[in-house]
Amino acid sequence: MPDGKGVEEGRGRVLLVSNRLPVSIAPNSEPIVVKPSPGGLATGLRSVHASGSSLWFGWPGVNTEPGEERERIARALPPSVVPVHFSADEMARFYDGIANGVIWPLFHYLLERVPGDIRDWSSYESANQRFADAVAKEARPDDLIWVQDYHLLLLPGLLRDRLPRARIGFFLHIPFPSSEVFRILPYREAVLQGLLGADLIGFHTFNDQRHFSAALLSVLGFDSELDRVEVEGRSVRLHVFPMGIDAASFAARALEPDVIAASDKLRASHGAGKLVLGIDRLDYTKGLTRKFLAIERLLERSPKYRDNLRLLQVAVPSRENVSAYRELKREIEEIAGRINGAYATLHSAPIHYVYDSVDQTELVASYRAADVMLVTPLRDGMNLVAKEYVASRVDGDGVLILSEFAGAASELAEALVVNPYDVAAIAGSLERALEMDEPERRRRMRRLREKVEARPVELWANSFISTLRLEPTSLGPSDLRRRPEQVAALADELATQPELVFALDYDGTLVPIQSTPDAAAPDEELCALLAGLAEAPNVRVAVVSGRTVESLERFLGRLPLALVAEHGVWTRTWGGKWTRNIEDVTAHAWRAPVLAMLDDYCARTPGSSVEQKTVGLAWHYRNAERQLGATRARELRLNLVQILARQPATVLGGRKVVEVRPQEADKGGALKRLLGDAPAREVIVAMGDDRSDEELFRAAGGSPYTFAASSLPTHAHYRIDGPPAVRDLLARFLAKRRGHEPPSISAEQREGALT
Ligand code: GDG
Repeated sequence: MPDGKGVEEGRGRVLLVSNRLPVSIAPNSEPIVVKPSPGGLATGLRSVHASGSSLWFGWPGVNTEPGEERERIARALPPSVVPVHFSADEMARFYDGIANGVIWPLFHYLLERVPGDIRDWSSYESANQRFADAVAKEARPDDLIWVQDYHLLLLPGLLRDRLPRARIGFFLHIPFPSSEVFRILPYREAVLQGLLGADLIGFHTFNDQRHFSAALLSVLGFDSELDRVEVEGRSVRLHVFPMGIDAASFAARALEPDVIAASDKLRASHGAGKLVLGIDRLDYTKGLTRKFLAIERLLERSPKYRDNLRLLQVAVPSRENVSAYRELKREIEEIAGRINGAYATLHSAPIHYVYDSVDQTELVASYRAADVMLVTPLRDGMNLVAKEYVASRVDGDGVLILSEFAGAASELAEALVVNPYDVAAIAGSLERALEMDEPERRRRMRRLREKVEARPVELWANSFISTLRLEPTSLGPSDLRRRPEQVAALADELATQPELVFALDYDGTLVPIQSTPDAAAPDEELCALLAGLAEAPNVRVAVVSGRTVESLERFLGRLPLALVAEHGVWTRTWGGKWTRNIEDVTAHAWRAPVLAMLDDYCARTPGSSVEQKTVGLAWHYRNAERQLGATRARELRLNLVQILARQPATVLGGRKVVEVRPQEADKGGALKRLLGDAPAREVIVAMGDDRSDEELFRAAGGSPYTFAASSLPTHAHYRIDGPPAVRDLLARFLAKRRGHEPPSISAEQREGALT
């Protein structure tokens, strides 16, 4: 378990990448003035950066054109930061236009804020590319790369292309929306593919992680396990790391005399009534409008608060270049004005609205002074303000009202948790907070403080880094995909082997997967290829399949091949007859209950079907709705494992199929049976695309010629593109073997290698 202490040294550097550097250049300063950047992210990562073995990449806070100014800025910055420069126009398109204009509202479920016509996606791509250039230039093999947030969703993928062996982490500070919302984004595939370049993707809450997995399934068709997804033979880990704050320093600050004095002054200036506090960036996600309406509602229905309650709302200026933010400012100032107009008295106004940032002393003093903290974002990744309020309440008093749609709500259950869209409910919670007796306030606050203290921000950062560091790098098979030259070279090498046996899976390896098993009949080209191979001297070919005898006979029966059906229940040797290797179906007591269960799943999952083999049974869900199919398949596998606990049958999850087969049936055993005592010099070439083909690879007895035509994790030595590449390899081998000039690599194939 990570201990929350500093990042271990001597193990490579941590390259932090965020849109903004932790320091900014003050605009128009001469000589250049460098000051700390505001915000939770910079604070959170400061401990990692301060460990001394880190480089931080980001925008330096001012826009510049290429040239001398950029060099001057680079010289003025500390050596541990690397500026990534943008011009004003690039920043307007990438940062204001796409990151904050499109991704920000969409990921916060505020669809009406997404522009009607999304332009400038290419600016987002090129900004991410610029970050990739900067990082790739500096990265060393043992560095860890940690990318932050929604501005850089494409960066992990871009880095993976350039640095295939790098350890790359990504953390999303904002919510990941429900997949139904996410898929509105026109560039949804690119975003997911970009993120999947990482080895570890971190979220604030389990809901975010769950939504991400659902998006992978609905957009890309990738089914993830609870905490990981296999992509191109790599394992991408998904994990929840709720971000904390530096609670100890807020507590210490709250006890300092200047803060206590400022807090007393603040209280005095707001009179004897109750002080309610809001501190938010001025952002439409923060729910300011409804917060104000809730104050109005409370004053309307409980006149006793009219002269006795003050909301101090600090709205910190933010993204003033984005028009939606300017409109919001107008809107909320209007509402505050209206409410104050209706309820202000000679002595007080219910809403004290401040459009400005406050310094750290004023911030902690306000937290200390407030009877109630009102945190009501419509959606928020975490919300650190809520945690800071709790950490600053060294007196153990105060009530936190917290939106159920802030990530923090999943940790801080002792707050008064409220639906921020429900104005009446906010007003009700506010009244409850104002009336709450002291013992209850203290009980709740004690528990909240324990929680916030237990998860300091260093723990967040160090847990992420330790998890990323522990993740084994999957070296995996050599990748032949989009490398036709290498496929050709391997085919030529194979042609020099004196004797060979090809053990080939059928569906997904020789022919593309089709929506129904019957649609995957072999075409003429394949039949000619298999016949040619089978007739070549000192070459034997076996097709090793999970299909039924009947369908293999129909598709391939006339060719001089060995055939394995139903994963080895049946075999046909070269030129021989079919032999049944496993006893009669009636001996299999498990079959009837399994069939009943599969039929039941079939009835409940439109588009799915049951295939009955002589012994085995399969439930196919290729044509079912993706999410439903994947969920039911997972559930079915669990149920089957239970009913088959003491039965001689195994459950096999394949590509859109769940299969039950007798324990004795496996493709590897079937191959061994076919080969009998094959001469040791006969080299096995095994090719397959699914989990059951791993048995073939194992049975290949250490042969270096094992090929996986899929992106699943595999023990094969090579990963190859699907059926077309498999066929190319076989055709080239055959041509070479026959002594013909092998077909040259076509321009299209070569282009494929480049795209
Ligand atoms: C994003 C996600 C997630 C604010 N005004 C002043 C000031 N602040 C400080 C607060 C706090 C930070 O800025 C704001 O953090 P939040 O978490 O509340 O919100 P976002 O800026 O939207 O942050 C959010 C966060 O990333 C981290 O992952 O929690 O959900 O949206 O630390 O204290 N500090 C000072 N003066 C101000 O006027 N000194």
